[in-house]
Amino acid sequence: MNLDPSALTAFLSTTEGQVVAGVILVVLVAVTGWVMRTRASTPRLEDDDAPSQIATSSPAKPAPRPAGPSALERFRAGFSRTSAALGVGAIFNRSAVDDALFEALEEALISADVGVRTTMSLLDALRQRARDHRITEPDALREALRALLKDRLRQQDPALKPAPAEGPHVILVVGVNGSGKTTTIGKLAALFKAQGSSVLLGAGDTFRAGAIEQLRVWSERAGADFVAHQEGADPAAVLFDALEAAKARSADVVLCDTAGRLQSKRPLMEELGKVTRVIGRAVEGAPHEVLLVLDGTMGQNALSQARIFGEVTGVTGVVLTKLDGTAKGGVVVAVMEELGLPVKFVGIGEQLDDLRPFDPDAFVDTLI
Ligand SMILES: Nc1nc2c(ncn2[C@@H]2O[C@H](COP(=O)(O)OP(=O)(O)O)[C@@H](O)[C@H]2O)c(=O)[nH]1
Ligand SMILES: [Mg+2]
Repeated sequence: MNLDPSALTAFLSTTEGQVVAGVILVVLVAVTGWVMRTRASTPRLEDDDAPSQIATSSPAKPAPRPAGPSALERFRAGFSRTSAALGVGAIFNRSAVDDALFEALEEALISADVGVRTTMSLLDALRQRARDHRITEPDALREALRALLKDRLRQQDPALKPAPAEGPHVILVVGVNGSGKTTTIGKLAALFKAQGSSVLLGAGDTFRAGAIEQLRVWSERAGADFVAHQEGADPAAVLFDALEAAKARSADVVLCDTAGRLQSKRPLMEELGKVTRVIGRAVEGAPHEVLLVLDGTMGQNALSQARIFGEVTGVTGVVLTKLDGTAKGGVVVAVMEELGLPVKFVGIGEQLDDLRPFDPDAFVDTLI
């Protein structure tokens, strides 16, 4: 069809023409508005290597909201500080694979908190590989170290235990004061919510009113249900009630907060032992997961804490927090090697989206 501009002008000057033009304009504005709104609410993945899904064997759920770019930058920044401390780049810039290089590597690994024992066993294995494969180039040695670390870290499964077929998936969170338990629970709640699960938080740290209030605030941020008693209440009783509420409301996931004061070590451990038993009475097989939260800046102290908690609560995995603020990320390797525990998540900041499922390959690539 040929459109004659003068005919169009004549048409638009009639009343009928103006009505048609008006309708077209209104439709255009409405469609444009709808497209803009849809684009704004559609999550965009900023970088496809940003792990954003909680790995469990639960049935297909809606894709979670991915992290914003700033979160990914913080993640990179956190780990790059670790690799800066390792000084790995400089070490492999040397001209030859010799004793001096291995010594520099040993020093770098120990100062990044990989731990003496783990460092020694890693370097023994690396020397062996260097001999077996006649490695003479530092670059090739770097690749060998990467492969070796990846192999070792892959021994531990970083996925959460599968959710039970029926009833709530109960996750108990333990660790010393200040390690980041409550914050991690808030972040985990947000991750589960983003996957379409309903989440309930149980305020099992009844030691201070502030601790209960802090968890309540996180429950609001994450859009999770919240069950608490008064300050000083029996933690086992609170968590029992939380599980009863979760069953009544058909909640998918229950995250149980606990106290962490270590000053009086024995009573805390007794309390946690009781909490674990009572949780098992409320929901069969619970707790399905016991996450030990360790402060990444604590270095080797984190290992001794892990041993104490592991004895009482049957820890199934570790969350390593504050990796954004430390040059000691090597403790990830020590935890997995020396405790035989998988690191399941890493905390990289204080915001709701500053938690990442641990990805061993990405970690090693960033580290070395
Ligand atoms: N930088 C940083 N701070 C964190 C992280 N996780 C927790 N924190 C902070 O550590 C402090 C203690 O956290 P909290 O959750 O109260 O520890 P809890 O006593 O184990 O429950 C708070 O100031 C948190 O904001 C993290 O991954 N990075
Ligand atoms: Mg707390």
